[in-house]
Amino acid sequence: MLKAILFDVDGTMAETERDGHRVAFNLAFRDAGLDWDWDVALYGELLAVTGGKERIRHFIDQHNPAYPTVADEARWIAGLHKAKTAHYLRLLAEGEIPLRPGVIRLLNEARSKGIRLAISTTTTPENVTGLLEATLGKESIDWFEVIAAGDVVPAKKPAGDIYVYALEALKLEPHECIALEDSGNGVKSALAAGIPVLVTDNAYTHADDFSGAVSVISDLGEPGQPITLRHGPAPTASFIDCAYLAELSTPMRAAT
Ligand code: XBP
Ligand code: MG
Repeated sequence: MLKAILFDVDGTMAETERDGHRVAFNLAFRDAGLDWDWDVALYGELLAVTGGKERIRHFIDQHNPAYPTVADEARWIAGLHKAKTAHYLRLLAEGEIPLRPGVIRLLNEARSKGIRLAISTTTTPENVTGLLEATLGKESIDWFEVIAAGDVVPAKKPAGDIYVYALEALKLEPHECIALEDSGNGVKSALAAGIPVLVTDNAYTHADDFSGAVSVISDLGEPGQPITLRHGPAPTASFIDCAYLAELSTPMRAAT
């Protein structure tokens, strides 16, 4: 029986990366006097590393960009990332980033059926509440029993830690849940915690390895706005509903 839906945020609830996080990183770089520019293609490569601070670190290591000599590099990166978060929160508040098709509909259906909701994400906690507030209103933050986010666990996705953390907080077993993800790293993370996972892919992730996902689709869909099924069982409806998620989360299905 399906007891909870665990939502990833970036790329799954909303297309936050290209026009949100990427833009905010670049604004923070400009403010810091850096000539770094993460264009759309480069950002797609950098998304292989989850976590904003970890992504900046990876960029420094792999691309050798110019930057000042600093006494404490981890602290300098954390400061740069803090400035990025401020820009990102402003972009969210300006209403730049809508939720993906079907997200509000599915949240409402789950709530009406008593299916519990949680969030399991790599991003900074304020970014989650900022997105919810800007798209669904402040009260929507309370719809989620657990918001597992950011540095609350030492190892970010693809490690399973953030999903294990959410399961422990919900006091549920993996087979009582389903995870909604958009990326290969997200799929690996959910599977590492034993949770069946459905993927709604996007332009940055469509070529990712989704091995082990029970279903891969274009988006959650809406009545009159059908989905494209890439892998997995066809839903009865032309969009993704709780009945379909319950079917996917059965242990027999999850094991196939
Ligand atoms: C999301 C991320 C995050 C965001 C940036 O991955 O990788 O790093 O891009 O967020 P997922 P922060 O959707 O798999 O959780 O800058 O706040 O880290
Ligand atoms: Mg994601």
